[in-house]
Amino acid sequence: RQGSGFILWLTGMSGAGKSTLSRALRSRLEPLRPVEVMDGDEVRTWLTRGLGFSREDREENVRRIGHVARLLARHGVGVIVAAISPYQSSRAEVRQLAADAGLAFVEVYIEAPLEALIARDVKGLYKKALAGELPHFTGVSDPYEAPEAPEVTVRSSSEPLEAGLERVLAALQTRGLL
Ligand code: GGZ
Repeated sequence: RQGSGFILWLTGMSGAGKSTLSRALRSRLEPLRPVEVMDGDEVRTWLTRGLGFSREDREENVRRIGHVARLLARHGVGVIVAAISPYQSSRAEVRQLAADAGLAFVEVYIEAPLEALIARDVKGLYKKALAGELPHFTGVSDPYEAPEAPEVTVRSSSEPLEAGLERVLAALQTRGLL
C-alpha cells in the first residue's frame, strides 16, 4: 500500500488548530509523497464560493470537498482536509465515499474546550458570535457534533502541537500509508 492515496480529515471548531496542524502535516509529508491540503476557509473562496453556514450549506461544502479529495486520493495524493464539518452525518457520508473508492479515511478530531477557544479568539469571531452578531456560529449559536470514534483525537489546548502531529503520523504509519 506504500504510496497509495488517503484522506486525512481534520474536524473541530473554529480556532481549534485544524489549519495549523494541516500545515505541519503537509511539511512532514511533502518530502515523502504527493500531498494536498484542502482548508475549508480557503476552499470557500473557490470550490464552494457562495455557500453560507446553514446546515444545508455546510453539508454541501463538506460533500464537495469530499468529492475533490476522493479524486485526488484516487491518484495517489495524500489529501489533508481541514474543515469544521460539524455534522456526524456529513462526515459519515464522506467516509463512505472514500470506502466505496477503496481509499483510507482517517478522521482526526481536534478537540479544544469552548472556553479555551473563546479565551484565545485569534480572529475575534467568538466575541462577535457571543455578542449575537454572528448567527450560526459553531459552538456558540450553531451545533458541533463531536466525532464518536475518530481514528485520532488531538487535544490542542492541552498538548503540544508536536505530540498531536506525531500521533497522526503514527496512525498513517500503522495503516501502511507512510
Ligand atoms: C463557523 C465560521 C462561521 C460560522 C465564518 N461558523 O476559523 P476560521 O473562521 O478561519 O475558519 C472558519 C470557517 C469555517 O468554514 P468551514 O468550511 O470549515 O465550515 S464547515 O465545515 O462547517 O462548512 C471560520 C469562518 O469560516 N466562519 N462564519 N458561522 N465558522
